[in-house]
Amino acid sequence: MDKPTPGRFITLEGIEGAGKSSQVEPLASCLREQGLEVVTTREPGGSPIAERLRTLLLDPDNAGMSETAELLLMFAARAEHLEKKICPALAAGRWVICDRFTDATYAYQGGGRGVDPARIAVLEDLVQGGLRPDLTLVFDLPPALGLERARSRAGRTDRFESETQRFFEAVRAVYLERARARPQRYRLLDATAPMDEVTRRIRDEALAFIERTRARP
Ligand code: Z5A
Repeated sequence: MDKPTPGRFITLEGIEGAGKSSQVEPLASCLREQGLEVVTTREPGGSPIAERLRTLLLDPDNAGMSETAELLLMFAARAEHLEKKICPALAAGRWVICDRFTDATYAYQGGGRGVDPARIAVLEDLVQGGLRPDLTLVFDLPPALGLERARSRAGRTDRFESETQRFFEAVRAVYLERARARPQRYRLLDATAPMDEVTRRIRDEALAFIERTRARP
């Protein structure tokens, strides 16, 4: 019989409209089919106070928010989320799938807004201690396509969606740089592919990751 598998932390990242949220449930189903207990969540948000901070962060009426306030609110939400949801789930042996995490801070606040990554790293250490995702799937596509997908949805445009294509090019560049620098943790996915092809690729990555986890718990 297979060894019992400990809890693992999987994050999905990419620019706006890359297709991450659409893949959360297919990935969760794949893990559950393997007998794993799964918790799905998102950032900013994922716990009651963090969801309230999310509302503040995405509200287009807060267009003038200072970059430092934005950065600190992202990490304030993350601190709540970690304490109330992510850490208890991992400690109980569950697998956590999170739609965005700290790579988004490096990409959006670092790449997009120009915050020094060394300042982000200080907050990362403060809020997360040594906790980092075990696997990060980066959905890559040209910003023009992501924005077209995102804007074709109904609903009010949030504070980030109204950023320029140049902003999203900078965000994408940071994701690519991080994924290429640490190939053992990151998997780069072609998010321009049809949805069911992306689902298949993620399934392959997830099964390979489970195998690696069972070989080296
Ligand atoms: N943010 C930050 O700045 N710093 C941080 O630390 C964190 C976050 C954690 C959260 O907004 C914002 O917070 C985010 C970054 C910032 N803003 N931006 N940009 P959100 O959660 O509302 O936004 P999002 O994470 O970008 O979600 P999204 O716009 O919904 O994108 P997505 O999840 O990647 O895409 P989707 O919802 O799965 O798909 C979008 C549409 O495309 C939808 O109609 C799908 O049916 C369609 N789709 C999906 N995949 C495909 C494929 N393969 N082919 C064709 N069509 C597809």
